[in-house]
Amino acid sequence: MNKQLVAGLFFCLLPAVAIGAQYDITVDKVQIDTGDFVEEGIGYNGASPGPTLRFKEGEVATINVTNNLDEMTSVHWHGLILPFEQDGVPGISFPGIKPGETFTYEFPIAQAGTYWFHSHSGFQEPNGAYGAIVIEPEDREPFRYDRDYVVQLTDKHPHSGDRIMRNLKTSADYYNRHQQTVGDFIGEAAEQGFFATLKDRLMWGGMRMMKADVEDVQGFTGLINGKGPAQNWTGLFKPGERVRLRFINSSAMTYFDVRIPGLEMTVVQADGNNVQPVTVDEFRIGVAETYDVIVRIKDEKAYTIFAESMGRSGYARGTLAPEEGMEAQVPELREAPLLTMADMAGHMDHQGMDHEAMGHPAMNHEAMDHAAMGQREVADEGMNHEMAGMDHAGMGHSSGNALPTDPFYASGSGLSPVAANGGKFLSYSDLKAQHPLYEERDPTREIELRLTGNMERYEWSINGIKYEHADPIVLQYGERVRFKFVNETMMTHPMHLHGMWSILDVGEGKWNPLKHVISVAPATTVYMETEVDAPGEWAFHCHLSYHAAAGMFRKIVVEGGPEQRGGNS
Ligand SMILES: [Cu+2]
Repeated sequence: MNKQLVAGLFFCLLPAVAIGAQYDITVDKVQIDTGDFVEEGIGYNGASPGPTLRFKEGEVATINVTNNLDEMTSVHWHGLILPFEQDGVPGISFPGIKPGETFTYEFPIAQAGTYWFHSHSGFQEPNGAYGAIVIEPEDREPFRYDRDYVVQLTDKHPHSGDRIMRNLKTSADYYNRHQQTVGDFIGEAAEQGFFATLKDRLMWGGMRMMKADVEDVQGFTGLINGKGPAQNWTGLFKPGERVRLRFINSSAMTYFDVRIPGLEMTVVQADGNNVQPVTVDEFRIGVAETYDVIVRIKDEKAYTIFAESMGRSGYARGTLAPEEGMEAQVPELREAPLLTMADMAGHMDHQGMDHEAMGHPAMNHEAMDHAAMGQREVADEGMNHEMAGMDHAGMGHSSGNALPTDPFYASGSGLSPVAANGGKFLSYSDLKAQHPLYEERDPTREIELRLTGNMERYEWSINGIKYEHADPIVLQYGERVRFKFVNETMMTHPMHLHGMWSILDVGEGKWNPLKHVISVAPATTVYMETEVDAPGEWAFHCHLSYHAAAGMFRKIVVEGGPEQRGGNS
């Protein structure tokens, strides 16, 4: 695009310093055509997604961002390690970019890999304000490939972000089409008996949650690089080639399960960092995560890239083909998963502690045990039993075929991923760093962060407190903090720390992978550690757009360090 090498003649004299890359980016209103609908959205340089920005590790990036909107904007460089004033979060890193203004970002490119950028203002990101970043390493890649493509997944919705948020606030299940119906009840009652079914329903109703609460926002069209399933984005290859696919999930709200029927995928990078290669048939990509995979394609035929949403309410589809216009069969969506008691366990465990935070102290007793149940015995044998079983043995009653267990899901979770072909599904526990970036050392302290919410009111919070009422989390430069995420909700939250790496604890010590998003499944506890090596003020939040906006967000202040410019104490 507008990339100009400004190395000039200094490059020959000072090879270590002077190379740089410059981009000019405009923020514009654009028309987004998904093939299902056309909607006005926001894009960069006249398109959504915007351009792919390409850099080389070690150079200095200069990016001029001109705001052509009639509202404030911002650009956040997701996953990039940079000075905090360049991070692009209004109210934390800088004031934002006014209409008509050009803001120049300038920062050294200190890493390689696949990343992305997006607006951090209002709902501009769900409205289309995103693009990809590809950074070539200084040294050679540790794996071979013949060509590479960005595969940017998004979930374009016919409603604007503001409208979606209003609707969710009015009725949290506004966009949930998978709610069970009276028909389902009758069918289930016939199979499982009337009382068992009734008990089940009353319990979920009492919890103000539904088994189908896997996705907050349905009704979107899944896109790959801006193209809907019918428009079929296509990446070309020659038989025998190794193709690197840089998957980026830029969705507002959607987790995708990704597979390419007929091809194995070797995962070589997660969130921009190289991992020890692991070959899988399918992987789940959380909102804001990236995975780079390499596929080796021998046959001269087309293959479908199929990314179905975790809740099976939509999909993105593209094609790898030797020639433009070829297509392969497009799989059907699998049956929608239902949450189980195991996914509710975190919520139940902590209720005693959470009365105020949750906002409805009466919920557990009145609603469940007595009033709603009507019949005492039902409450007694039903609730209490199942709750007890759930907390300890962890739903060990694998009815029928035992599902493969993934330690990053509650045992017995309805969300436990299973590969469509019965093969290998990537787990976080498969991710091991290729080269540890930090020496292993004991954390200086642990910070517990409970992921909390009230699904009925569409309130989302951390430790029961919404962003607007929360104090910042203060870290000291030079410490190594262990974060303990306890998900007390029934939704999966992709937690994103800006400015510093999230070292996901998969039990591999110094080989634990470095990430920028840690997905925490319902009723699970996940640990990550952070070397606090970046002074300044940073954002830390759930990357589901409407959860972050509703309050699942924190400011992090790093005190001390080399470039701390006084004032924050
Ligand atoms: Cu969330």
